[in-house]
Amino acid sequence: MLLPGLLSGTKGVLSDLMELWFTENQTNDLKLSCRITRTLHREKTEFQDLAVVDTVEYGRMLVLDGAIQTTVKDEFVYHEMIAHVPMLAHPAPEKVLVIGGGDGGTVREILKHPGVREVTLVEIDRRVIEVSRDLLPETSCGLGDPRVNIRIEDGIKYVKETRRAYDVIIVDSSDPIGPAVGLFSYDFYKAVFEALADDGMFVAQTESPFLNQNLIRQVYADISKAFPVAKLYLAPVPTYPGGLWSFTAGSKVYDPAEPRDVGEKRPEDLETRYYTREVHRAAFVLPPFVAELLRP
Ligand code: SPD
Repeated sequence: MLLPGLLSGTKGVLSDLMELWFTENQTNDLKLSCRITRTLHREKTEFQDLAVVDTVEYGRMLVLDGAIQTTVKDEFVYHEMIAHVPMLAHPAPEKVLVIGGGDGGTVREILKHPGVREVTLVEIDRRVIEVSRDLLPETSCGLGDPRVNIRIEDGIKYVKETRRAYDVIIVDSSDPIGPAVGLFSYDFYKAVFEALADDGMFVAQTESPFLNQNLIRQVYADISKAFPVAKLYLAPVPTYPGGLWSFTAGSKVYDPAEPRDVGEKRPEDLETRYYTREVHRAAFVLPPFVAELLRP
């Protein structure tokens, strides 16, 4: 099946075999192409274009509005780093809120912490959850856990209305286009501050330091205005634009850069493939071209 604008067939150069490629237009002037073996799913949901394809290099891939969200081969870096950094910088996270993240990868990592009593996942698009449960079982495997409470609604509205004091809030959003735009605003960060407990901590994915510099500047300034502590950290995600990804943490009390033993659980006890205590600390060491973006 050829999907105009998302997937296209091109003739092999050395043979007359037809090859199928998925191309993400990362900017107007930059594309990432992956050869795929098949399209498992594609639909227009109420909110976005949703596709799942099997790629040769990165395994199964979830795509929303043409942008790669997660692949089986590199998702562990992103999900471990967005989840374990706040979960281990906070001394005793029990109540956790995830905004977005319908593929379940962030929830899967949060559930590795035995002290967690409840995880609320607020995803605007029910179909992201349903299709991920169906086609991305390694990523979505925690969504049926009894500690997980799934709500299909607008994350911005939920955060503004909730009276629940969360220990950790994680914003695992798509890019700031369409339904996710409001998740990158000062008003939203203020609402996140109010939804957190007195010593709560928050982390959001904040895009590429190579390709989204103005956004990072603005987000960091807004989070610094909303929280007493704001810090940015980095991790490599090869399928995201620029390959190097940023996360920004806002905290009421604790230093997000400092991993700690949580009860009897030490960072070393977690089963991870990217995150370690040393990687946690190192992720906050910023090269000058990134540190420069954070200067007022
Ligand atoms: N450019 C795509 C950035 C997507 C970040 N969020 C992905 C969600 C994975 N759980």
